[in-house]
Amino acid sequence: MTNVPELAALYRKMQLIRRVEEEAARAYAQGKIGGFLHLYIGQEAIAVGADAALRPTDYALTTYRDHGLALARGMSARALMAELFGKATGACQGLGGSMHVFDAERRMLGGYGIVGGHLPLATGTAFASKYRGDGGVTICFFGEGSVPIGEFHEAMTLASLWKLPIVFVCENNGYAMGTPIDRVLPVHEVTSHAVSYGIPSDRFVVECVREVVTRIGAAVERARTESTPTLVECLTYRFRGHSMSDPGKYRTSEEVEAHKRRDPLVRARAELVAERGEAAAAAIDAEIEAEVADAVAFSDTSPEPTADVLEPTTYAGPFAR
Ligand SMILES: Cc1ncc(C[n+]2csc(CCOP(=O)(O)OP(=O)(O)O)c2C)c(N)n1
Repeated sequence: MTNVPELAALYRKMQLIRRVEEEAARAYAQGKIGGFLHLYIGQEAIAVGADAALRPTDYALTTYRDHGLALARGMSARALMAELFGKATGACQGLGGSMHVFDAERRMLGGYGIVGGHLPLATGTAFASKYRGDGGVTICFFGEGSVPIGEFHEAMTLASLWKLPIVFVCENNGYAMGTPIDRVLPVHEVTSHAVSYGIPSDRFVVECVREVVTRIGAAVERARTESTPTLVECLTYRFRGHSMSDPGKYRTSEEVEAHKRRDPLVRARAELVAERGEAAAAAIDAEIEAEVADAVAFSDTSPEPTADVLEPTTYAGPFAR
């Protein structure tokens, strides 16, 4: 049985992700962040709950909607925000940006922009753990838009055949960009695929972060102790558009508002208030406000990457490796 952390710690991380992303959206509108920006707002309980079920030595990979996982794994708000701003002080020296956040120390192995493309990479990471016998588990997050893609099926097949210590977590938010699930998948239950690959599965609506810890925790435990892969489907909802350039005209405001009323972050706060009182929750909120304001100020004043970083990593030039 997975040890569930104090609700205050889980709420703190969820609130940090929410507030960092709200400020990132503001900075994007101000032109301080370039390229794409895909927000995780509404889905925070998944990364936070899953992280609580992992060890620091486990590996985690996800899609371009990666800010939440990076913060859940312990990246500082400064390092993430500066990365979004494209600054040299960012987690990847400003070279990765929003979609390619990477933190080798915390074993957060990206941030991938190609839908489905990271599932075989995660399978390879799990293979490496098994081959080396290091006891590590890999967790791989993806949207339901990955399911009709070949890599999903290749990854499931090999993970099952080779009995790899991996947890595949489908964050099913009902839409692949503007396309609703019934135009993407003939069968809506993503976990139905687990049957054809002969692996265990679990499927649940994400409302309670503590439930995420125990449900994903059971799959992590199975991976660690039995070297058996699991397909977990988390039914969730993103409150914002697919990315900042999406006006979201494909869903009604009534639908979005109905989901916001079941916001797992609001629920976590209400439960925290019931357990520890309003002052405890307010104190966490105040700490987060200070942390996020500091991250924005730090990113604003940080330097851009200079040519000695850009040339060997990004451009061919006299210093190229
Ligand atoms: C191979 C590939 N095809 C198409 C795209 C364009 N694209 C970016 S996100 C996306 C939708 C993915 O939806 P889903 O997997 O449900 O994840 P979500 O964005 O909902 O988190 C598409 C089609 C891409 N990045 N890669």
